[in-house]
Amino acid sequence: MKSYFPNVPRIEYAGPRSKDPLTFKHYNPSLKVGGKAMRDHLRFAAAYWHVMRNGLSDPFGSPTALMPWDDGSDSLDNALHRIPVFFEFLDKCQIDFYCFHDRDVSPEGDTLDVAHANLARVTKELKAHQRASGKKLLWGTACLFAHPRFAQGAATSPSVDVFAYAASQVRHALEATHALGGKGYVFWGGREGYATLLNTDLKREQAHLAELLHLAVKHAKQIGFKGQLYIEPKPREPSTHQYDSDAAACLNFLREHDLLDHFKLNLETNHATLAGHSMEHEMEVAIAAGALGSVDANRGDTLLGWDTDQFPTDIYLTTQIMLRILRMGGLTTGGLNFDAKRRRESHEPIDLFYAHIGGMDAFARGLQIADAILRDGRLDEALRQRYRTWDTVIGRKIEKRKMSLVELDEYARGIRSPKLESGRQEMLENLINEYIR
Ligand code: XUL
Ligand code: CO
Repeated sequence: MKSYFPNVPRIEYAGPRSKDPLTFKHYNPSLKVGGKAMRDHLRFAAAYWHVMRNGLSDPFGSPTALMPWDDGSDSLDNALHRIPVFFEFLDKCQIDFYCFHDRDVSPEGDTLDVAHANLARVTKELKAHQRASGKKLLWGTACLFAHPRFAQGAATSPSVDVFAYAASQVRHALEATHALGGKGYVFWGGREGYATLLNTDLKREQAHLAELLHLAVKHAKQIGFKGQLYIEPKPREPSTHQYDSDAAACLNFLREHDLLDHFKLNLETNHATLAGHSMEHEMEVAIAAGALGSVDANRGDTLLGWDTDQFPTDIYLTTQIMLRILRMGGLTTGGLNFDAKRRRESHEPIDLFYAHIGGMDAFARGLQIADAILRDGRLDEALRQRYRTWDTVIGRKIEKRKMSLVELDEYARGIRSPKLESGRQEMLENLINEYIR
C-alpha cells in the first residue's frame, strides 16, 4: 500500500526519557488510569478540516502547507484521494476518532444535487476506510459559513431561501454522520449572528436558528440517529456577534426555545478565551446544567486577539480540563477533538505529527495529574469544607426552599455576626503545583 508519510513510523509510547520527537512521552493508549485506559478517557479526535484542508493561510498571506498528495483542485477525485492520506495519518498517530464538515470531505459542485451526490460518494469511501481501520467518527457537521450565500447568516439569514439551503445541507450532513455511525453532530454558527444591529431583527433571527435545530432534532429521530447533538459556543469571529456566544448564552437559548433536552455543548478552549472566560469557567457552567458533551481541544495566544487554534501544550490547562472531565464521570459520546492548526511557519507534513503528538502528550499528563489530585482528595475536601455551613439543618432547609424570609430574619438575629474563613486561594494553587511535575 502506498504511504503518504514514508518517513514517519507509527507513533508509539516510549516514556518520558525518550528524545525521539516521533514518540509519545506520556500518552500510553492502553495504560490504565483509575481503572480505565488512557485512550478511553481521552477519546482523541483529529479535525479533517485542519489536517487535510488547512493550507495555513492568514489574512495577510497565502497558504504555505505542503500537501504533495493533493492536486489543489476541488474535484471529487481529489476529495476521494485525500481519504487514504487522512486514515494513514490517524493510524500513525494512534488517534481513534475524527470529525468533519461536509464541505471539508466533499466538494460543493454547481448545484445542491451535485453537492449531495458528492457527499454520498465520499461517505461510502469514508465508511470503507473506517471499517478497514477501526477508526470512528466523533461528530459530523455542515459548513454553513464558507460559501458566499451564507454571508448574512445560514439559519439566521434574512433570506428564507438561504434558510432552505442550510436546512438541505443539514439534512444530508446529518444523514452522512448517521451512515458513518457518528457519535454526535455539531452546530457551530459562525455566521449566525450579525455585523450590525441596524439591519438585524435579533428576535426573529434567533427564532429561525431555533427552528433549524428543532428540524434537525425531528429529522434525527426520523432516521434513527441516536448520536448526541451539540452546540459549539463562540462569541465572535467571523461575525461581530454570534448568538451562541458562550456556554451561558447557549444554555439560555436552548432553554428558551425548548431544546435543552436535545442538545449538549461542545466547548472549545480558544472560544472560551475569546468570550472573556477561562475554559474551566465554561466547563463549570456546562457541567452545572448537565450539558457538557465534548471538547474542541486547542488554545489561544494571549498576545493575539483572534482564534489562533493552537495545539494545547499547557499542562495547567489540560490538568484543569481533565479535572472537570474526571469529576463529571468522564466523556461518554464526546471526545477531545484537536480543532487546532499548525503555525503558518510549520508547513511540512511532518509538523502535523509533531503538533498532534504534543497535544496528546499534554492531555495524557493532564489526565494523570488530575487523577492524582482527585485521588489525593485535598482539593475536593477543601471545597467541601468551604461550604460546610450549608450542610447544617438551616443550610439544608434553605436549599430545599423550606425557609421563609421571616424565619431567616429570626435566625439571623440569633447570630452575633457571621464568621468568614480564608478562601485559601494561594494554598490551593500550591497544591496544584505539587502535582505538576
Ligand atoms: C470555528 C470552529 C469550527 C467548529 C465546527 O472556530 O471551531 O471549526 O468546530 O464547525
Ligand atoms: Co471548534
